[in-house]
Amino acid sequence: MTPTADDASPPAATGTMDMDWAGLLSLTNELLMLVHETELYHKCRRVASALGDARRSLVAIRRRIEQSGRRDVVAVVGLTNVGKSTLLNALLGEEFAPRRNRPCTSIPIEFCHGPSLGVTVYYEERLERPTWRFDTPREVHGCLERLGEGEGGTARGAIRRIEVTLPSPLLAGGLVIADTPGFGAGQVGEAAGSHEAALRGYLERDVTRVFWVVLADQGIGRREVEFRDQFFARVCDDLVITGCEDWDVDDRARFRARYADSFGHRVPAFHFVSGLQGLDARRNADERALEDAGIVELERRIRDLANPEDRLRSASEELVRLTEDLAYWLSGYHDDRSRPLTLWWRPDSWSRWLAIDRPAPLKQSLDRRLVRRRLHPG
Ligand SMILES: Nc1nc2c(ncn2[C@@H]2O[C@H](COP(=O)(O)OP(=O)(O)OP(=O)(O)O)[C@@H](O)[C@H]2O)c(=O)[nH]1
Ligand SMILES: [Mg+2]
Repeated sequence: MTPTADDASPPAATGTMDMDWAGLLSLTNELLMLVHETELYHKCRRVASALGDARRSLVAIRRRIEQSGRRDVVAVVGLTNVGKSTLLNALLGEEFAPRRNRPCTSIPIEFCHGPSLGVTVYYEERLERPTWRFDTPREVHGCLERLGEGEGGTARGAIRRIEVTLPSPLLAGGLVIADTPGFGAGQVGEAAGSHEAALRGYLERDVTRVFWVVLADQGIGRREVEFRDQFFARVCDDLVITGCEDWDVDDRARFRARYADSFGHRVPAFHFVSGLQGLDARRNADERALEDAGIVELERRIRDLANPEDRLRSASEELVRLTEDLAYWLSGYHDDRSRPLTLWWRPDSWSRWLAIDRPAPLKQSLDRRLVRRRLHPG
């Protein structure tokens, strides 16, 4: 039987102390089973549809957990031409990623640590993975430009992603940073929307976190918000505002005040940077200018993300947030006769979930959210 309570007290912190990746994966699988079985159990179409939504999110979370144990991919994502590649170059310290003043990056490019400079291409439908070795960043840049000019494909077929290895201290902890095609890019020689479809697929399949890049002068438009909500809201805790070279403290505060509300209960960290100035500062080895361009602070954040404990905590929080959203939806549901949902979970599935003998704080934290409660006023 589903216990009830009217307790809407704020959630306690999520504990991950006694949890590892395998434990988190197994708990996610259990939760997925509870949600899926309940989805099939409820007769009401709206309830089943909300549970179906939760199930799809859980599948995506599970995929990321499975992957996080192996590699953590932080993707730099945003509209086309907002300065993603420039920012990446500023972070990596060299002009690796092609950048120009028109739609440019056409394939996800992953940068990861390696002893020497190299480029490997992964195809959509071929097993071979050709690799080239290089001596200078300039040669890497040239190779990426040539691959990009094929608009995501070569004589060997469509490219799924490109991997660049480099001996960057920033990536030494195993973190992968990815440059991505801009969403909303003009389609060149391809079916409309295929760039975007490739980007969506990549975000769903390969990415564990998103750094969302917007341009200072453009702000955040409706289309960007829609794309974020649909494809990466759950994995985005960082908003990077680039092109901020002339912005003072008041400009930053105004931007924050204007957009913070649009994030609901999950406001990301705002990073105000100038990729262009950062790149110049790198070229001139000017540490002070690099700091002023906001790149040093962003590097610090990226290093923190590479910490295994933080990664595990963040994945657990994602699970907690999803249960919170689902609980909020279920508690606000009323049928055609204004009756609330008296039974949230399929009873035998709920009993099985409760019987899971894992004293982890995370399990308790999820339990507290999944218990039927009144979270909506009245
Ligand atoms: N003023 C200013 N211009 C910038 C900054 N970052 C990038 N730009 C310029 O914006 C243009 C686009 O930069 P890219 O880095 O190629 O943009 P992108 O988001 O990677 O573009 P796509 O790959 O096509 O999606 C270039 O002309 C850059 O010089 C910045 O911080 N300040
Ligand atoms: Mg680019």
